[in-house]
Amino acid sequence: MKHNFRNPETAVIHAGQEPDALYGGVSVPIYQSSTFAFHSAEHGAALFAGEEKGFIYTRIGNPTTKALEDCVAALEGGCGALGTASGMAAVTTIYTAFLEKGAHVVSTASVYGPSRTVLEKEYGRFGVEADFVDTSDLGAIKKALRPTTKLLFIETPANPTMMLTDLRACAELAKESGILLAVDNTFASPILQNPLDLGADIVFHSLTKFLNGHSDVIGGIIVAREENVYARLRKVLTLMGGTMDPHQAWLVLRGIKTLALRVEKAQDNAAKLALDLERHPKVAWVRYPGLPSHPQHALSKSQMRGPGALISFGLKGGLDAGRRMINAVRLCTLAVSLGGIESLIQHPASMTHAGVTPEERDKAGITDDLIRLSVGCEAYDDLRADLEQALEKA
Ligand code: LCS
Repeated sequence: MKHNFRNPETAVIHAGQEPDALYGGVSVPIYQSSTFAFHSAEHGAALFAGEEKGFIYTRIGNPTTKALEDCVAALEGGCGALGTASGMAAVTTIYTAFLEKGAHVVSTASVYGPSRTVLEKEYGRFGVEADFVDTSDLGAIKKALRPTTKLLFIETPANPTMMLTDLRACAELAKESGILLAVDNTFASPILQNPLDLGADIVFHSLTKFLNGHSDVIGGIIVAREENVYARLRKVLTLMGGTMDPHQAWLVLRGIKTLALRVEKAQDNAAKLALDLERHPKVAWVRYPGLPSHPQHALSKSQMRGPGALISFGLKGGLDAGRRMINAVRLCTLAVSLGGIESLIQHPASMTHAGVTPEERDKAGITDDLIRLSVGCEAYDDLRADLEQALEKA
């Protein structure tokens, strides 16, 4: 890389994306090849021994995927990144790399449903233990730590409660306790929050969301602060096979170039809509880090560069009114996922977090009336009009 790209608006366009060495193509080519020819037997042996740099086989590495990895590593300020087949492949790569029989994880209670379910139901079968606590309360994290705890796994802002976790405090605690801190940065995107700068060891994203931004790709990426952590993750990912495909990587490279612009516009819309919702007579509550009413508004200002584009809210008429509202939207799309150019609305208790038991959802603050709105880049007036007409029918 020519530059140390710490200005995100520049990094999304240039980091890792040098013109192609062969023909000068300005857009990174799609190296749609599963395998790469060696110049000689000695060259092949040197690549396998790690004595020379180069590509061997796409499960182990690919030039198009590497361009995306270098871009996101620059955005997050890490030593290296690893593209994965999905956000969940990033999650399971982290779990597999650092957990074993008897190991314990402390995680955010309202973490994305499958990040929790896979730990409880699948890793549990192999003797991994986990506690899910309200990580917005540092005391609750401290209380949950055990001598066997290996990993502190945080999602902030959390899906879908929009509660925050103090990353600086967690990094300090993880360091003191000799454990790793991994942060799901999907909701904020690297434009708004850089956990490695605040002391985390690992940051990851579902690329499916803001980084790709166009609701047409599934993907994930992991970034490590230090080489030894990166090397361990890389070993596990390439062995387990959850690698990103080069065509998938190219689509994300295409989307990521406008990440800063999209986040700015979506956040601007979200900040206005959160206020509109808060003032609306049919709305019971709104949780958005940019509102002074958010219990961690001050923390959002100290660890994020902006409050983002996701809003959670509940209606005075509860679940039934919420159902009527999400059935009545016309411009917003009733669909799961988030971080796309288009506004999406969904009901977590019956959709993204349906796999979490009602008792656990209750403890995590995922109330039955909670509606999650992922604000897109449409004109604010059109979004406001759509929400208003849908609220009238609620
Ligand atoms: N982390 C977070 C915070 C997520 O929101 C998701 C997906 C993942 C990880 C997993 O990423 P994937 O494998 O889907 O790329 N969240 C979704 C959601 O809230 N609605 O649909 C998917």
